Amino acid sequence: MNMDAETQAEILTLKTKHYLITMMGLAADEASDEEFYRALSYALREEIMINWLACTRTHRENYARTVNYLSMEYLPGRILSNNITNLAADEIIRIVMQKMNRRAQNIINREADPGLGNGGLGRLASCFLDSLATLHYPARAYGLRYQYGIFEQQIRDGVQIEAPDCWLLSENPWEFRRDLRRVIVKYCGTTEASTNIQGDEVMDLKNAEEVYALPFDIPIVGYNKEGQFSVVTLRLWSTKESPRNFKLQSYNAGRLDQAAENTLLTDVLYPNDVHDVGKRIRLKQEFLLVSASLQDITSSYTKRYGHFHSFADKVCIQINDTHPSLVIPELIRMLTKQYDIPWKTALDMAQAVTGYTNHTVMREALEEWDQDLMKYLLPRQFHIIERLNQDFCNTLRTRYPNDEGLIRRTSILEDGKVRMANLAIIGSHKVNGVAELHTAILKNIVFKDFNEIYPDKFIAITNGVTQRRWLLHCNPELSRFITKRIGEGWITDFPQIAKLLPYAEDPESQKAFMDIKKKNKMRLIESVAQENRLEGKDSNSAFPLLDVNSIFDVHIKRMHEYKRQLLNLLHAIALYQELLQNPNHSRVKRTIIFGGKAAAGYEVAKNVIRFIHCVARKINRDPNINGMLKILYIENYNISKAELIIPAADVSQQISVAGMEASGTGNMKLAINGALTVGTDDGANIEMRMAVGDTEWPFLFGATAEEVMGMRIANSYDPEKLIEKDVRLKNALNALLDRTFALNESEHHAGCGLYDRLAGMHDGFPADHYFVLNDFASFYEVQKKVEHLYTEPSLWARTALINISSMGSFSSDVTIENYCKKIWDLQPMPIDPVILQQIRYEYSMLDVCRVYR
Ligand code: 26Q
Repeated sequence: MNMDAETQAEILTLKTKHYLITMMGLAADEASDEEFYRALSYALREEIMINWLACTRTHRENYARTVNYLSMEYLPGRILSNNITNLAADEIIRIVMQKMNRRAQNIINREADPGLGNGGLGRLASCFLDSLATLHYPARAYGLRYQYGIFEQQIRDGVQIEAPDCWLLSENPWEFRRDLRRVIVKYCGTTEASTNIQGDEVMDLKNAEEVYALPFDIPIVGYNKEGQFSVVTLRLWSTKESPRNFKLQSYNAGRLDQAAENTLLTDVLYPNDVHDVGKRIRLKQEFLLVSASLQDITSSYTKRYGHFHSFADKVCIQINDTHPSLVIPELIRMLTKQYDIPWKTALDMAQAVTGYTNHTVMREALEEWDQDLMKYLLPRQFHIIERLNQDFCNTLRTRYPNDEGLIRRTSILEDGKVRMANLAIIGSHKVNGVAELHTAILKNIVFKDFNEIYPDKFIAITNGVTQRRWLLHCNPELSRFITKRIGEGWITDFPQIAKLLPYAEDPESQKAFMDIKKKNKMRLIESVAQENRLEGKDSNSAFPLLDVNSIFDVHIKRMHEYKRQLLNLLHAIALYQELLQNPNHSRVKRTIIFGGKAAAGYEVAKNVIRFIHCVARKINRDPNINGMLKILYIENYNISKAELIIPAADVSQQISVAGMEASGTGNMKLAINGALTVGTDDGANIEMRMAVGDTEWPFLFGATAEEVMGMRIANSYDPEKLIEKDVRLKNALNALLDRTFALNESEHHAGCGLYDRLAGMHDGFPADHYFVLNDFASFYEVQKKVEHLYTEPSLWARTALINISSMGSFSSDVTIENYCKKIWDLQPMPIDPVILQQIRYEYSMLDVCRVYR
């Protein structure tokens, strides 16, 4: 039955009213925007439920090989708006809003943006789920339902303040509590050895702490093509809702803090995007995810098959970084203890099902846990790790006699620590880096020994982003521009974006592109202004009047020294000084936009934020520079903010010190929205440059990873010398020290701290660990080139269009196809039409539920 949009909108309107009345006791005109948001979500949800059910049933009845994605973090962004996009229901919703006299934006913005992740790694997981659903792969995802997501960043006088993010205050229409699927997770206790029927030693656990993990399911909706769409389940575990978690003994002994601990396990996300050392609760969280998910995976497997012969044929588990790497010992433990599988078979099975994705080359960010802590919290798993390590070391001793150094370097247990990366590498069949350069560094440096031991284990799978959220949804104008020229194939087959290439030379398209950019810049300006109005800030002092004709130069990502926001700031200072000194300059108007959170305890990163505000305060108000330069810091950068900022960007700052950014994914989002990259040769920037071609990638700068490595090895880096020979740099640096920007002692202190990081000596080691000063001159030059090109709008548009059309391989769809081929050996399985028919019939004989086209 094919209904027109009008009819479908009428049905959706009726359903929305129905929910308002039956669930909230409200007539349509009484509902607040938030209540309306909820009712509309419930109404739209009905549609999704049918396909969700049909999808799970199709996979179950066909014994589909399934991937289980385990991640401590997800950043899905707002769900309603994305579901509207993926259902291709925009037009219907537009009519509904009109009929019910509401503004779509107001409704959509009522939804909290779930901040269940720190940054890149969490957002990547969510892009993957969008692609898995869209491409109809049998997949499930597991994570934690943190009561408080990543903190809300507030900025007071330039100082970052972390406020709790209470995203679950009102009922969430996108989650389903599944009481019947709750499981028990066990910690602590004492072990007693016994044997399984194979004669392998297994452990019983006495006096353990028991915690209930209760799952909440969120449907992840794939893109709807001609009425066909799949739905992937994201299952998030919570310990919050379960009274039994309250430890009775501790309660009776008056130890209320201890008694509550297990109820609080899923309360907070650890807000650090590098390893947060030694936090007991974090280890408990990681095991909660692992144990609960494995119980879920094995119980649904055994229910279906009744034996374990084909476990490795039917199940894959992908771990997002080492955070869930306890799956390896825990799976081995379950197989030997609960299912009586011999040790060696269990080990082979665990290895065959597990794949490990690494996201960092920074040694200090590789996860390590204290052996005593793990032994105390997870005695049985620790025991398995010991045995696994013993086996591994024995094999090495046979293969490489007399190489004790090798064993020390690769052993899981060393120096009182459990090295989670070593565990993950040994326990999985494939380890992948997230870009080519990153993988090369893993193979040749960080995990060199392992690469020699397991030459086929390490592979590169370059990250990607979903063009549905990051173009179709967040940039409707540009999406229409593209679809008008090349059709809508790009939405589910991004390599088709290459068809846009000829339009790069077309003056009319160039102009249309610049017009769209301008509109998106106005949209951003308006939203910043509105936010300031809402917060009662004086619009003149709190935010600079932004000029839509200036270059929007965007640097959005977590605040981290290696990402070098400080390099960008030094350049801004240099530019300011130049504007002051030379009134006849030929520079082009620029708005530098920063956004990003600093980990709460990362003082340097917080000082960078603070000093950006000091510099912004002065520059934005200085009448002497005629508004040539503005700096805007966007507070509380998150997915929703990204959706506004990215379409408005002219320039994308991707300026990490080469060799340190594993991949970057913001670089891809900005590029597909027509921003040009100012970038070092780092992470996926390199592959993007190669896809675009060197001549159309004009803003490359900085030392290469090899050069950086060379300087590190030869210990030849001398920041002092650089400062001596570059006045521009010297003057910019001095402005951190003197009182040009700092207005009080604590600001001055922050500036001095930053100066010291860059130019001071530290215990005989040179300063500037991230080579900011080294790349300053080339950054300055490349920024001049930016301005030069910007003065030629048609050339600028041409380059941007060439960039967009070259991004075909940076879709997470392509990335997921690679995982399916190279790691998971997974085949797509769209919903069986017969099953869909049955469920629709059950839902309603009239099939009135179809609201999409
Ligand atoms: C670990 C232990 C304890 C507490 C926290 C953590 C922790 C949490 C998050 C460690 C690391 C992270 C996040 C890392 C991350 O986001 N890495 C980024 O991953 C992106 C996706 O692959 C890459 O594009 C980025 O280059 C990389 O920095």
